[in-house]
Amino acid sequence: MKAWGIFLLLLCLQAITYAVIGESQTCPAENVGKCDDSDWEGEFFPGINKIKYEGPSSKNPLSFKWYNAEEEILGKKMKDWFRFSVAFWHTFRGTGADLFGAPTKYWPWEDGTNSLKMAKRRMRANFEFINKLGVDWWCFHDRDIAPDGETLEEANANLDEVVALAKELQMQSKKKVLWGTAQLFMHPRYMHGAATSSELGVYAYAAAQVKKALEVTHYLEGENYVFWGGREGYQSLLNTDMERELNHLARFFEAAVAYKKKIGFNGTLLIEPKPQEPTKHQYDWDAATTANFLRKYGLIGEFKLNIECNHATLSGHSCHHELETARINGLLGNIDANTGDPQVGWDTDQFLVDIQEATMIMLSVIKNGGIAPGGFNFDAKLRRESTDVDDLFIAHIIGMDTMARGLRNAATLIEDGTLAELVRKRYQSFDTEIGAQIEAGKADFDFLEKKAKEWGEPKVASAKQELAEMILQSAL
Ligand code: XLS
Ligand code: NI
Ligand code: NI
Repeated sequence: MKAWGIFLLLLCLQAITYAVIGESQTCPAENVGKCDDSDWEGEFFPGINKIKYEGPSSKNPLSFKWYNAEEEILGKKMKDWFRFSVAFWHTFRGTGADLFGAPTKYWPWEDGTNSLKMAKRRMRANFEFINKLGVDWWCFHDRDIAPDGETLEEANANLDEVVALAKELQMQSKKKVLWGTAQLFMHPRYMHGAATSSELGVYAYAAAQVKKALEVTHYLEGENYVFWGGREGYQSLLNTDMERELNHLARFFEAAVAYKKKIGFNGTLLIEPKPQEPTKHQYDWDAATTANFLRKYGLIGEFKLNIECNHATLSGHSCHHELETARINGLLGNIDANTGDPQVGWDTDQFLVDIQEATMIMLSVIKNGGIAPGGFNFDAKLRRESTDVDDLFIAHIIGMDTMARGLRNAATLIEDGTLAELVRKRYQSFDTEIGAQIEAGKADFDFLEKKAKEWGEPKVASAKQELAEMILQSAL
């Protein structure tokens, strides 16, 4: 009887302990690395060695053909032009699921849960991946790297635990965060948006989430922090007070700037324009719209832009156009390096493999003198049908090689000078005394009318577009 009594008592105690701690037994933050996150023995990517540069003639899929990290191009090492980064959400949380189908990817290290234990294991896989790929940076959303909680306190505690491990892994590997961000679009509370929600409680919750995400990005030595307006937009203007929502968004950004300064975070704040998806109209439509928003609200000096190529094409622009718009406004901060499919009208987030597009991108980046402290973040995912672990490496390798070819081609074009000369010649009529007067704002309409009469019908030269295209092609 006595033995049974003790047994029942133990059973009760155990039940209480489980109820209090929750079912996923995890390692307390102070013990990270010493207890239950050591369950995955050995490597995550066995048989894959550090990816090396082998040159264009190599047939080894697990080698770089064009990206040679230490090689100098136009006075800067390739790795410093790019500052490549792996996007945790695609590479480690992408499952291949789509609107019509279940997940297709079952990475061997996944146990099918969203537990803290799994989050830590995944983080270790992330660091092995970036080490082997030879990339120095990674990007994350708060909710990609750690499970959400029943309460904000619980979510923050989960995040702290995973971030402590990430910090330790960063110190061992000398890797850093390119940018962090808060996921303000997945949870149902954000269905009307976050900073532009019609609900005050949601605005406050989003602020609390961004506050924490800024803190952990700072702790992980992040060089930037991104605001992508997940559901900041509208589905119908009939039920929307657009003016009020935009004012709220500006207030939210002001508060983020103030908090960044308060905690001594010196990273760049970036806004990532996108025209649609998930809302039918996103407020940060494109680079020009976002620049205008920043100017209107006096925030222009506090933010730069994160240009995503697939978002550029969704808004009816080329990636090159968006980069140039950002650059000439002094706002080019970072690139989310991906691409869409010309036959598909949504954000397919593919790895960019078009050498011509990469060349145009690099022309902008070189003109900008590089994009540090920003970089090239592979906001790109494997196709649903690519299901082998080595596909993760192959996708990043071709993404990096394509950008490297773009850099090499752009350098060839710049060193050759013919294209720049073609452009210079087009505007040479302005390289005159009167041209200079116009450009200095010293030519009024009376003066110009006098000149027009004096000169008669102007001669208009060819734009030489096909010649420009021929020059570009000669460098590819
Ligand atoms: C979605 C965005 C997103 C941001 C980060 O379309 O590209 O992935 O980069 O929230
Ligand atoms: Ni993006
Ligand atoms: Ni995107």
